[in-house]
Amino acid sequence: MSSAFHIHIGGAGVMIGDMLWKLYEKEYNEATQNNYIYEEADGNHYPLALFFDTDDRKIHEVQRNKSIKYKKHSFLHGKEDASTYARGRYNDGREVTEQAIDCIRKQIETMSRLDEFVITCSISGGTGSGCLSFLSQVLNEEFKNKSKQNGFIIFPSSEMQNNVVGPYNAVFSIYTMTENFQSVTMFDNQSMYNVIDYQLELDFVDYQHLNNMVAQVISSYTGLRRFNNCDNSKFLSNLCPHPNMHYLIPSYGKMTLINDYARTELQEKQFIQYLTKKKCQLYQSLLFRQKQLNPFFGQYDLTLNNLDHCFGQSSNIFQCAASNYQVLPEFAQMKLTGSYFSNDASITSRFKQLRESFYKIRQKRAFHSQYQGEGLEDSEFDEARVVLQRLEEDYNSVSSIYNSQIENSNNYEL
Ligand SMILES: Nc1nc2c(ncn2[C@@H]2O[C@H](COP(=O)(O)OP(=O)(O)OP(=O)(O)O)[C@@H](O)[C@H]2O)c(=O)[nH]1
Ligand SMILES: [Mg+2]
Repeated sequence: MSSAFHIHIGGAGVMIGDMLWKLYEKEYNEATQNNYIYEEADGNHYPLALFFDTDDRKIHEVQRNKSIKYKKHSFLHGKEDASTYARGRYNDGREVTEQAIDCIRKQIETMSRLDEFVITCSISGGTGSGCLSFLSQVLNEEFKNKSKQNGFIIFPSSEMQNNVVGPYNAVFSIYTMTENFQSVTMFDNQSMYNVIDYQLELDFVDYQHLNNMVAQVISSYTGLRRFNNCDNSKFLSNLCPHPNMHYLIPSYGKMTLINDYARTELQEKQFIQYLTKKKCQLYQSLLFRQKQLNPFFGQYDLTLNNLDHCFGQSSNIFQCAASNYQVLPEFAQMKLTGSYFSNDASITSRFKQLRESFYKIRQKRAFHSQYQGEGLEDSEFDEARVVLQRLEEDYNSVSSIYNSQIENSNNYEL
């Protein structure tokens, strides 16, 4: 019997987890493989999850919800925010992360087979970046060959930056996620606001709506296992054929609205075209401007255009056969929905932007002594930047190999 263990870290990670388990709870009666995410005992089901944060506020908010039977040791918190990566990883955050790892060990001892860790957090804060990094390194050392780490991560948004050290925290975390994760599905808050604006005319949108959207994407992913008993490891291995290049851009959209009588339902093919529009992306990769086709996106798009049937005919299209449950009533008007994951070379433009913001702060040596005082070695600044630069180069080099293959095959056809 295989399972997934969910880890929700830091303020954003914990609140996304809260929304996700509310959604899982609604889906419980329809899912056939609930033991993938729950421990079932004495006629009850207990989430296989850990929520942890360096401060207690968000944790108490989740605990207030008594309708879900969380285990006692599913929650852990410290006394105060970490704020910086260094503090989360080496300083105050260290103790709570060590306790968290003990809790995880205890919980997974009872499982016969653990397939994956599903991790949620935002990497612009100190807890989501620093505690995550230490945790994921330890998990990788202990479980590397058995259980993969798959992250659903909020990246700093280029337009909505509310934390000056966000680029520092994010770049240090990318270093760890590149080494230890099987996949990282990227979200940014501004893009999610835009997607909601584009698809639903709501008067008011807050973090709860964004978290509901992230929860939908995660639920569709684990839903492959829970509803269809389909091996979702294939889903990610198809998408991430190259080591390290495992950064995915998700899109989310509706096929139709419940009361939208004027508009007919989109056909499956049209729906995929709609979903692959930039306006449906939950992470804004910048427009990738080059003459040749974008290697990943372009090829994938071509495959989709040539499809007669959407499901079952391509190893890249999966169907999570389940009703569309939603936690927030505003989202319930979406009838059929889809999530689209793309491993897209346009991501390099965002990595470059992040690396430049990191470099600007570093050049001024701003916050430098603070990070050092909290335990970061001077060399780690440069190592992190180099890892990010190497990742960009990897994407670019694969991109040029694909482009030359496409050019060659075009010449051959002529
Ligand atoms: N989508 C979403 N984003 C959030 C939420 N809460 C905070 N954020 C964003 O995530 C960033 C990091 O905030 P937190 O997750 O609270 O930070 P943390 O990981 O707890 O780290 P520290 O509090 O700095 O120790 C913020 O700057 C916000 O942009 C949330 O509930 N949902
Ligand atoms: Mg916090």
